[in-house]
Order: sequence, then structure tokens, then C-alpha cells
Amino acid sequence: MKVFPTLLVALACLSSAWSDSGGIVIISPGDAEGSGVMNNGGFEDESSTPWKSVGKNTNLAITADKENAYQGEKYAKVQKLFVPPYWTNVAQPTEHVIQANDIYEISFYAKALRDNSNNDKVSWNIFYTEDDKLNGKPTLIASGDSTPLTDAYELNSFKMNSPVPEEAVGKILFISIISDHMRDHGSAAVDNVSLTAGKSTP
Ligand SMILES: [Ca+2]
Repeated sequence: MKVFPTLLVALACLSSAWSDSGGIVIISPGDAEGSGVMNNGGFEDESSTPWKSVGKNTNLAITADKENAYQGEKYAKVQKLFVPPYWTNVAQPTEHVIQANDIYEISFYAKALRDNSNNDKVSWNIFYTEDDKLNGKPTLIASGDSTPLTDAYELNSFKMNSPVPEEAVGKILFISIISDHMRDHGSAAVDNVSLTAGKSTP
């Protein structure tokens, strides 16, 4: 039955692609101008987007506004408001099943959308949940904040220092980009999200 582990790997990698560095591409904005980009990292393809709304507002935070998009016509508006539409965050259950020794790299572009949002930070989480559902009890694998926002888009990149914990293996990988560490009435634009999985070297 030597074929069995190979089959498992093949299933886990279904819908994924290999990055230039040999890792698995989980989310990519691609050219961000059209459909077919991996898990809609550029927020352009709303008809098949895997992005969900999390938090108080149930409206998806994807905004069509070419002037404020980093690339293409759309971006995620991540906000912390105490009046409707309240705070808006985005998250997605990815198509990646967590593998032993996975090390994740995340990057995205972010900027402030209002003058009073300068120096705010956008936060990101990489996690899994008890039942593999978005609203299930989460366990964090990695998290962080962007650099302080300015009026111009800046690239934020992070790479995990150590591989995923053993108890995470076999679970669905989730990502969220949220406004928890923004001040009241903060509003940010996030575009061109990228998430890849590499392997730790022993
Ligand atoms: Ca875009």
C-alpha cells in the first residue's frame, strides 16, 4: 500500500499550486485583474470569493473603489466603527489542510483610508478551529500587526519562526484580517493578500 501516503499528499494539495520557493501557494492575488486567482487574494472575484465576513457586520467588507485599490478594482475595507456598518473584518477557511512541519508566510498591502486612521494597525491571524468551521472555537497558530498605516499602501510580510504544533495537523487552515487593534472609527484598505506554506528544515 505504498500508494496511500502519496494519495493523501495529493488530496491535501488539491487546488493548490507550488510557489517559486517550493512551498504551496494557498492564497494569491495573481494578476489581481481577473478571475482564476488562488482564493481571491486580490478581492476581485466576488462571485467565487472564499472570503467571509467576521465580526458584528454581516456585509462582506469587499469594496469596489478603483481609486483606493492597490491593484484591480476591489479591496477589503477593514474598519472599527461603533455605528453601522460597525467593524468589518475578513476571514476565510482556506483549501489547505495543515501538514506536519508547515511554516506559513503571509503578506498583504495595507493603507489608512481616513486621516484619523494613520498609525492604526491591521491585525492578522492564522488559526484552526475545533470543528473546521469559521465560527468554531479557534486556536491561534500565528498572529501579528501590520506596520503603522499611512496614506500610501505598504507591503507587510511575515514568516513563522517555528512550524505548526502537532495538534494542528489535519485541520483546515484559516486566515483572518481584522481591526481589533485599530482605534475607534479607524478604516483601512487591504489588498493583494498572499499566503504560502513552506516546510521547516530540521
Ligand atoms: Ca484588488
